[in-house]
Amino acid sequence: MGKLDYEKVLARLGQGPGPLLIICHISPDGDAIGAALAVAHYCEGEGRDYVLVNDDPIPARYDFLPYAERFRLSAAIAERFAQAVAVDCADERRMGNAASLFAKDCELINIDHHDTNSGFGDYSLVEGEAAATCLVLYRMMRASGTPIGRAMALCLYTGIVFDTGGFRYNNSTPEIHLAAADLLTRDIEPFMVADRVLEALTREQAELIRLGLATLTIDDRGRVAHVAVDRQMLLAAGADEGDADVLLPFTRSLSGVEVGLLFRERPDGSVKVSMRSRDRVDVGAIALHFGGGGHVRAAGCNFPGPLHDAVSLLLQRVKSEVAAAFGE
Ligand SMILES: [Mn+2]
Repeated sequence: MGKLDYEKVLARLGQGPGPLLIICHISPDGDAIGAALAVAHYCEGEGRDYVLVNDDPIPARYDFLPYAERFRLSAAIAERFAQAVAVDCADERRMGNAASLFAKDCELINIDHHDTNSGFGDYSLVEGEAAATCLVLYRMMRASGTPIGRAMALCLYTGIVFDTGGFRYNNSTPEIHLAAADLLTRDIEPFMVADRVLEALTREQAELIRLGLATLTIDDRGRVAHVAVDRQMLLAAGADEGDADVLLPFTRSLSGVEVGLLFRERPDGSVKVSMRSRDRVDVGAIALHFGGGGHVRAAGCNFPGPLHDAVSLLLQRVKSEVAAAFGE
């Protein structure tokens, strides 16, 4: 295990034994997809072959990213690889089954921005204070004088927009605005990206909002709000469990609410929970207590069903953490 500087990372990505396996995390998001594609565009410029892989299909909203159609499902690949790069993966498990495509002695490079990243792999480049993996890649390209063309710029900009929530979170530093400004000079339309990545709703998602909001519950003091989506609602809306994410902002965004939670029932009856906090409660610690994980302000965990039991078990814990945080 070793740390690499920018030049050495780029040298390893640009050439090596056989095609480079480019991996981003399961249930990929805008930063993971943008970062993986930016690495692909870099390889393209260097004349290096590569394979983009994920366990899950890339959500259609990212179709506009150049080469998004080149992602392949790990289950569909028989080839084995001597060199791989993982981007935006906080730990090895986040690579999912893509890790089964490693040849014996495969060299793994880990590029990430999660401060909990263990530095897994043979080489790692982890910048825990960076808002996005795409910012880590941008720094690397700039520091090494690597040209950033329109395609790569669009991928990097998308990852930055996604992980800063459209420049709204506290990770929206002056540096990242300057990076975005530089990327925008390469003929990128900010509304197109924000619309596709942050705003676009499908009819199924809109229907799920209508049904899900009927379950919105706020505690007596107005500090904990939750929504619980069961299988019947998903079925009625024609939505899948990932679509339920659109309900999360309706919890924490309520004024005065400190912790917002979204419960969703999975096809196997288990329950996935997403939590967000405003500025006092460490939801990462709560998630960790129940076998999950994440960040201080955004985290998640899983429970066995039924939905009702998961809701009461977690709410009890959250309410006591909120009370402690407010000195009550
Ligand atoms: Mn990220």
